Amino acid sequence: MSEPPISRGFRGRGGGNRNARVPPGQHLVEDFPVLSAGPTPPVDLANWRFGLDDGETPLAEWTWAQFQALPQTDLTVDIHCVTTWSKLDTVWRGVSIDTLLEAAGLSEPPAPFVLVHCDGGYTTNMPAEDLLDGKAMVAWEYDGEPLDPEHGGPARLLVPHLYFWKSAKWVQRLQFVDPQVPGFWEENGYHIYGDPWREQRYDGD
Ligand SMILES: Nc1nc2c(c(=O)[nH]1)N[C@H]1C(S)=C(S)[C@@H](COP(=O)(O)O)O[C@H]1N2
Ligand SMILES: [Mo]
Repeated sequence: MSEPPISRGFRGRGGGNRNARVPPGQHLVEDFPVLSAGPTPPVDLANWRFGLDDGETPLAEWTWAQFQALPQTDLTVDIHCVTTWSKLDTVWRGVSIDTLLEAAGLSEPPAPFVLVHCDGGYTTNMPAEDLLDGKAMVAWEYDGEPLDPEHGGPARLLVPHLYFWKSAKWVQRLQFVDPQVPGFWEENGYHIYGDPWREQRYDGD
């Protein structure tokens, strides 16, 4: 049985209308594809650190044990990769960026943009605002299990409302910057912001 075509008008959210949750040009997958620009780094929890900085001054840093002791957040969200797969209702646990800022004693982001740094050298960027108000987290559990190294374990950034290349795996550091600094894919032809609902895949979209 085929589903009715999607009109361009408002169709409501969820409520059984599956297609209303799939952005333009995307298709649904049931599996969880792995996309990495380089090798999966070895997991080393003893030396794992996560930090916030403004490029010069370290603002906060956590060991794995300190990080696990922070107030935790659960998120169930849809994710959208620029290679056109989308996956609905993915379940994550970790620490929201709001919690990290609060734990660092920061009432607001110290600069309007973020450059995210990862083990292995991958980077990506976004406005700091896109990480706030429960919209993003550093996740270490997927579907109730420790995050698989291929998917970014021990911990990855999760920014589900932007294309999934922004959800940096093996995340180590959020650098607050002004002006904006493009990351790896953003330097290589991808859109500086990457909103799946506006199909901002490539520079100029
Ligand atoms: N460190 C790092 N993070 C990364 C990538 C990467 O190559 N290195 N790839 C990005 C891209 S393009 C996508 S689509 C998602 C894929 O995440 P997955 O492998 O868990 O599906 O991770 C993003 N985060
Ligand atoms: Mo991607």
